Amino acid sequence: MAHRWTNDLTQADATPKAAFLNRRQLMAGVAGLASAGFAGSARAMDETLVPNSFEDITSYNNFYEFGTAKDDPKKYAHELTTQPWSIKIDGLVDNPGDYSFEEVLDGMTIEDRLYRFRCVEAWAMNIPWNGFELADLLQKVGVKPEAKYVAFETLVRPEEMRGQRRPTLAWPYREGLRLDEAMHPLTLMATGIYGETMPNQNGAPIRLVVPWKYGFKSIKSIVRITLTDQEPATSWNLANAREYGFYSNVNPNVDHPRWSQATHRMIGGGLFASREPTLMFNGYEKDVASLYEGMDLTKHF
Ligand SMILES: Nc1nc2c(c(=O)[nH]1)N[C@H]1C(S)=C(S)[C@@H](COP(=O)(O)O)O[C@H]1N2
Ligand SMILES: [Mo]
Repeated sequence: MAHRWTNDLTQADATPKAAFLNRRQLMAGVAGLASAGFAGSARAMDETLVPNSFEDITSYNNFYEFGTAKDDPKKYAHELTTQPWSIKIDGLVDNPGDYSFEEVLDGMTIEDRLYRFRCVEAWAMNIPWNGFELADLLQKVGVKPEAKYVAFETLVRPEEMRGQRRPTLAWPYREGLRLDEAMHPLTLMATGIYGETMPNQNGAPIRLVVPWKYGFKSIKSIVRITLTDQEPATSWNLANAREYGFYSNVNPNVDHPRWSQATHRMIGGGLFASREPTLMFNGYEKDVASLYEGMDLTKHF
């Protein structure tokens, strides 16, 4: 849509401009984002979502490398050095190697994506991420036809990650996706929040975001990506296979063995913090349900 910022608007120009202003008014309701130049793609931008505050998103975290309390990541994640950073990309790829963070970003399009985020512990936030589609990176390095899964690892550096001085989980933190999940356009490699460089407690400098899966699939501070033909081992499944499956799609109909997944608590709002119904695939059902056609989601949870 072309805009002419002159007084000679013809009738033909008037409609698009009105539509643009309506969009601006909508965006203005999304606090702070209009001024941050938050555009979002039509596919990913859900204008009914209101993002949580930067404060909520950066002070209530799960990042066990820094401790298990929700405020440990904010207290201790500044101890991690994130420059320089590199990611080893190996396995069934045409161009394996150690890619610097800058080389990873080369050719990628950074977009704004406001996504729902639902932790398996039954709390949720709405987070305005910045990042690129994982599919674009996989295409850049070239995926061999035999590849069926993507495995991810977080760095191990107990000197800077005090939670790793204890065996809370079997370090490194590991996660994985099926290749079609990894290639889905909603799957993001996030490099920022609210247009700012990724805060350390949220997984600097780069982390995965898979909005239709429980939050633990969205692995932080990634240093290795491996293309493989075997379903990769994942940290929470290794820790407790009865409670945490490989798929871990958000599903209000399959309860955690120790609590209901039918509703969640929205972070923020203070006294008005509310419980909300949890949606199938966290609200992304029309985008991703076809990935799981014919699968029993109570068995493959
Ligand atoms: N490396 C690593 N990644 C991780 C975790 C972790 O402990 N270590 N926690 C997971 C869990 S349980 C959640 S809910 C999200 C939290 O992301 P946030 O703190 O940015 O909201 O990160 C996920 N990624
Ligand atoms: Mo989580």
